[in-house]
Amino acid sequence: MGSVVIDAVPEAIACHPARTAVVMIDMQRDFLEPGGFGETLGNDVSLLQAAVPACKALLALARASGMLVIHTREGHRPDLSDAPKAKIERGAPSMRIGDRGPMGRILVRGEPGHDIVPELYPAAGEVVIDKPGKGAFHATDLHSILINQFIDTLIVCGVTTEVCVHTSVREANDRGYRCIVPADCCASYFPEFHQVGLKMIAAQGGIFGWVSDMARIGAAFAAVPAVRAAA
Ligand code: C5J
Repeated sequence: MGSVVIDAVPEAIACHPARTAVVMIDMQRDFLEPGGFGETLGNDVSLLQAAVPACKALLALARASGMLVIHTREGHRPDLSDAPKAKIERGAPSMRIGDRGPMGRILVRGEPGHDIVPELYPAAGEVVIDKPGKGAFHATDLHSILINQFIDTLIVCGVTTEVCVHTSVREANDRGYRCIVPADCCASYFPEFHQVGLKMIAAQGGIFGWVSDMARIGAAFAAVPAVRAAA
């Protein structure tokens, strides 16, 4: 299978599907559905639904073309031993991390709210990274997994654009990965932060990475015969 050239900002980027991973950040019920962590912070969680259809299309493309798919989940051990006090105490949420809500304990591993939304549920064998922080590399084995699979390019998407997606892109960039961020596969509780977050990634010649969208990624893969045949 040959290279795929994806139209993006600040410029087109060529990547090889065998060395490219989709990293889907925190598409969890706790962020996307009422009664979870996002809503306890006072956010309108319905805004995040905007990213679901494009994420679904990206997952289908990745699975059909054999790209490595990685899902992340933000959350903590049931005893909260990995949750910094400063994180638990932050702000004035209606419920704190570890409190019991309608989807179980807020942001705690194994609870219904911590799980990934059904539309984007991991397929058998896909990697799921449980991360205690905002960045996907902090206190996880993500870097080892990517190195062992010879991955050099990441398509990073999910929620929220300016928090966990941005932090993960910055971490990945510093570790030498080329990051492509499809704008419509990301969402934020703050549409203006979404826009500015994307601009920050592509500014200064792509200081953190490249910004594209699902239509342009789909078109790039459709132009490669071997990928088209597998789809
Ligand atoms: C937040 C995330 N926003 N996944 N987490 O706290 O972006």
